Amino acid sequence: MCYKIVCSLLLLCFIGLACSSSSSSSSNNLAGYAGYTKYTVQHGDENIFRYMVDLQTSDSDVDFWLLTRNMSVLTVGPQRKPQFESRLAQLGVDYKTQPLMELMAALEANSTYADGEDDDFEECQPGADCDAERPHSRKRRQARGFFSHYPRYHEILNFMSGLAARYPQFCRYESLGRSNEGRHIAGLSISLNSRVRPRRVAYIQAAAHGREWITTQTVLYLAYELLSNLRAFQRVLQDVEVFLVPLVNPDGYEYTHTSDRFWRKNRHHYGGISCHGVDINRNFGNHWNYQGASQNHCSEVYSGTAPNSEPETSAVVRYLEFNRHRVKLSLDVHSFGKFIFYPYGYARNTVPPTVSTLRSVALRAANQIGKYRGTRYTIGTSASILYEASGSLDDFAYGSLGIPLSYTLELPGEEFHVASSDIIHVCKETFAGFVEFIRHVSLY
Ligand code: 0X9
Ligand code: ZN
Repeated sequence: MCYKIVCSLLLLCFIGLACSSSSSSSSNNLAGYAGYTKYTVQHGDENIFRYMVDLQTSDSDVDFWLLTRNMSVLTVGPQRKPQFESRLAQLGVDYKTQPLMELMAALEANSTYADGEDDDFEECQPGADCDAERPHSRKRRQARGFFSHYPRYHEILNFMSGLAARYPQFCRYESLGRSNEGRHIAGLSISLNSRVRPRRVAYIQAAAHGREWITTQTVLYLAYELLSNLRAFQRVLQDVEVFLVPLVNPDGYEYTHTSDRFWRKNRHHYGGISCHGVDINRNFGNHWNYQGASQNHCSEVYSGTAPNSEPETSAVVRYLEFNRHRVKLSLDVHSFGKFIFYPYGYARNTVPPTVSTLRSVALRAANQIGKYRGTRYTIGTSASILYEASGSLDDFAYGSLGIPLSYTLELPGEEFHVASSDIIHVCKETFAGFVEFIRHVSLY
């Protein structure tokens, strides 16, 4: 009997249902996914690709995790399964399936966890000599703990305010506004030389999509590494302010921890409508709702009632518009696929005038990322590599605000859930790419 209970607890731990160390969550964020299947579909044919694109925007029962011109990764619930499989058979495509719960269990079974005591990054009280109190090795150990699990919203805010308190001369913590559910959209400004004006800004944001947990960690790691080694980055930061927003969609992110691991949108509730949420990366005011977006509330790519209708979008837009002459780099970090996208994503065959610069800076960043463990990124426009999608931050920053270096990064992973033991490696390799992007800011 006792053996049975221990076994069930272990299984729950593996699939992230009951272990606080995997997601710091005591609730069940996979409860609704019993019987779901993950499909990996190969499709070289343009017509089948178009069919998949249409499905992505129009069918809310099919959740696309990745959609490229020759492959789709998606999940389907048990009710829809027979109909979907017969459609795939009619189309004559090759596909592989895996039960979703089996996949989640396998992922976490391979992970190691931080021991709880290091999980919280302690705040340094203003006025205290924090470096003297906390030797280097202890700081490192705490950081290792932080980057070996997926923190919750309150932990993220503590981590950010902790950095600002520890490095008051170089780091400022602020809120850009509040989300639909009232959470802060928190930012960190990092600069070496706050007296140099006007300072160019490198703007980097993450987790516009709630389920893309790894993205927040890479941006927090960037903040941590820059601040812990300020002397080494003196040249890069000489006349550049780095502005980081690691959690653009805090409501969606929290919802993925408490209720639904694969939630993508924000948590906007419309009275009388059963489907919630707007895709923040379809809500920006550049070719809003033109292609690859939907006006169906139940769609994963619902673009909202108007451009910037969402508080999360407008907080970002307010910041970027106010600083538009200083911001030279906009990086929107997503997951997954190992892509660096430059504009335009709203339509195919739309080439921006500075495409060669955009490409060459991306190539350099990809090259730096590859040095850590050989990860290879593909570079191009998302409309040519993936699908057309309008109303995204990359197009808005470049096309509407004239920010010269504007990109979307899709981090590595075979799915949204990067195993806990791999978080630190993704953080370290991506860090090298971030620094390379930031290096180019002082040229503008
Ligand atoms: O579809 C998106 O919003 C991004 N991919 S994700 O899987 N993370 O959802 C890609 C956006 C690329 N940018 C544009 N299409 N403008
Ligand atoms: Zn995304």
